[in-house]
Amino acid sequence: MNNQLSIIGVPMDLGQMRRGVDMGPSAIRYAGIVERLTNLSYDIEDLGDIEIGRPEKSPEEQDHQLKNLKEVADASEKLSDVVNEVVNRKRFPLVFGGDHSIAIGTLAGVARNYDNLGVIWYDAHGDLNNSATSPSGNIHGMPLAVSLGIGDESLTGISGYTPKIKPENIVIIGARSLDEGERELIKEKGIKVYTMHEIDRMGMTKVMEEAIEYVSKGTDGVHLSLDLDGLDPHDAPGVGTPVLGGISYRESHLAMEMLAESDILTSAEFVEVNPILDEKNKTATVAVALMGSLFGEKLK
Ligand code: B3U
Ligand code: MN
Ligand code: MN
Repeated sequence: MNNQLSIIGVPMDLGQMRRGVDMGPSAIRYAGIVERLTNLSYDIEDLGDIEIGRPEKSPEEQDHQLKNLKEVADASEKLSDVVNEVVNRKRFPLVFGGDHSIAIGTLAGVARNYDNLGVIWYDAHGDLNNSATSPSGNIHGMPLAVSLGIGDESLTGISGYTPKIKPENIVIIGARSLDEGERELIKEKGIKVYTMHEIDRMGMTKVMEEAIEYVSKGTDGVHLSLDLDGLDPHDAPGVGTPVLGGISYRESHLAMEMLAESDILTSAEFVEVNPILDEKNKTATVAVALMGSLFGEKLK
């Protein structure tokens, strides 16, 4: 693993309707991420937070179906450039959200440096909606589709190229709340998905063995996009759209440890930590513990 990490906070709460997720980066820092990774002898640089513009009108008054489209697009452009610059300096970008719409910018910044970027999408949801299929108009339910080139041009065209990633390079882990249009897209594109059914049936060990092999074949880098709602709400209560029956804390540690052993990751992001909905910063603390495993605590 690259020993040089650059932390980027993205206090974004405009991709969904629950306030508080903009405090996610602070909560993760407060839970001690820098100390945790410094103890593992990483060289850490904290680049602080990306500035997020505030919308002039409420989503109901906006003339667009996609809520806060302009502000999300502007933030994505900024984030993309910061992430790209980190990759160019040969450092590992570690991005903290913020809601999952930030993945549009993260992937735009990472993927321009790779011919075939692999993506692990750890999430209760598919995030494969567009304005026609979305039940909510919330952009945090769309970043994976946008990165595949599906969606409003002001999002798919971030950083001047599209698509960012290819369907055959993606693996979704933990899905248990997929909308109809998302299911169709998964079928149409042949996207690899391990739902909770597969995790229960095969066990996390086998799921991760297969997922790691799948996502590293033919790719030249792998990004982990970890939505804390992929975990069960008992373990990660501080998220905007909790879905029962999720991946346990222990299974998630195992998954992170296996990723650390595989040494395939080239960038990562942890999203949807919402301290207002949380219990004593538990979800940020879980995120930090998982990053401990992801960055090799067990291997030291
Ligand atoms: N699929 C639903 C709900 C949702 C997506 N992502 C989250 N929730 N976190 C939607 O609104 O697109
Ligand atoms: Mn998500
Ligand atoms: Mn989710």
